[in-house]
Amino acid sequence: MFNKILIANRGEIAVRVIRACREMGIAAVAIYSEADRTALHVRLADEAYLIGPPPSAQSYLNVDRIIEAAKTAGAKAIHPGYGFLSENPEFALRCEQERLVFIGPSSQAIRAMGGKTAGRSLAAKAGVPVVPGTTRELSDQEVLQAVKEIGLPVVIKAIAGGGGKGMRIVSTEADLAGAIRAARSEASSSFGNPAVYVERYLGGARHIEMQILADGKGHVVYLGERECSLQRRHQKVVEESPSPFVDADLRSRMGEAAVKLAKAAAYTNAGTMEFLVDSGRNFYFLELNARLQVEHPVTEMVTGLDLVKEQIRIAAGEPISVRQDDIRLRGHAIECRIYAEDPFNNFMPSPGKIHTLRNPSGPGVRVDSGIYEGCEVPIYYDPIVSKLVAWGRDRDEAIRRMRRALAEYVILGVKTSIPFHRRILSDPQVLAGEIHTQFLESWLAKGMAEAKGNLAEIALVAGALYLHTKKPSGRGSAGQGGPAESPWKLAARQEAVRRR
Ligand code: MV4
Repeated sequence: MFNKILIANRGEIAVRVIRACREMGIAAVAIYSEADRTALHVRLADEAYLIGPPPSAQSYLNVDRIIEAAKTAGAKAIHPGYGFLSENPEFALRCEQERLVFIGPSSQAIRAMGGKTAGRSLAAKAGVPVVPGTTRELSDQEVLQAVKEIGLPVVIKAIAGGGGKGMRIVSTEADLAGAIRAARSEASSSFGNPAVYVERYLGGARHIEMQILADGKGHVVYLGERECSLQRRHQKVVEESPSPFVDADLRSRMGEAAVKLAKAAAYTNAGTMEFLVDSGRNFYFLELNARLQVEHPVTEMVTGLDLVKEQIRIAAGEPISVRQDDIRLRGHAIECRIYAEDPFNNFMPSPGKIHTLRNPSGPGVRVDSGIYEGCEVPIYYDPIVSKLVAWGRDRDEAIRRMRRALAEYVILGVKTSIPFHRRILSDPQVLAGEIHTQFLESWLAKGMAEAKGNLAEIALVAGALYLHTKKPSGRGSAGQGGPAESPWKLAARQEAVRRR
């Protein structure tokens, strides 16, 4: 086993990996940019190396400096976290050449599954269903021809794409030429490759992904699915496991398909197969995410496994700690991504100093956080500050715990998505699990318009009115006792605490 690992990332995920290292008795080496001198991951690591100025291109993407830090520290392996260099085959290759273990798949496996059409072809060959469409790069003329065969609506996708970049949905023939141009140009600027292909567009489907682990000894297991349909602009907002839509039969069919694909791709380490699932419970492979994902904790909560420890074990040549038959899904877990952004102002990033922080805790609550009271949230990076995860024996208990934890959570100094989550988890359709990939955007279009007023002031007045009209309960002051009968009362109580 490694005695020292460098973590080529920042924020909550760097903290998450440090925790796994600690529990395994492995020294954790942090890297940091000039904007992250006082960041939590730096404080928690055993050693830390400054690798460059704030912009990612000069720090967390600076391969030479990262390799140099690993060598100086004497680290034997590098964990890339998610984002940054995590799915970059050149970085994985460079690690291999420098005799550093990249904690993830081989550079070849990342490359083989990185191209969307290559992934589709491999899936089709392995007998995994894919959305009808083409499996190679197309000229503009060929796109028109393919659309005639597939029928509208279609989606034009960048071959080098992923996560919705370079993707255009086309519903009418008149929009086709413009959509091809737009997809190519976005693909060029994002990936340096204008190649596109076409799929039939499946509207109103669910986005459900399957977690797998594969070791170097030929064992591949699936760890159940995550329901990720609640997204905004291809950013996931709330994730849960299991999906309220997936029954045991669909789970084993999707799980076995994911395992088949991993084997066909000679994939190792942790990976996620993204699927679209339609209302008839048909599933279609979309893409493989060759990394640890943001939402991995919900899988950890229901399987009892530690995915980061498994990743490290696999990278060190050890087998996965469990066999498929040992894996039982217990209860239900939900995750809310907490961003430093203003949900009432078009999700504008909200960097700054966190002057007050009170984390929720208690039964079934987990907070994976990259912040502490007094820290700075820099403007340079993804604005995720923490992930709030709630576990319950069933979905209802998980949701009740999440709502309770969201009500406890206080982050002041920057705007956060916490109030947004409180609203999402009050929506009857969300509570019923009736969600799909377009749900959140339409919910926002109709719902947030009404919420334009100053919420805190409205809540304060409503809370005061409520208390004024309420019969004396004999319980003393407003701040004590009793369940929160109404969100207004809760908001008023929180406001009262804030203005202390
Ligand atoms: C699709 C799709 C419907 N039909 N492909 C988005 C990110 C990338 N992983 C694949 N994505 C999708 N591919 C076909 N053929 C729906 C999505 C999709 C989506 C689309 C629009 C708005 C939100 C979405 C959320 C998840 C997935």
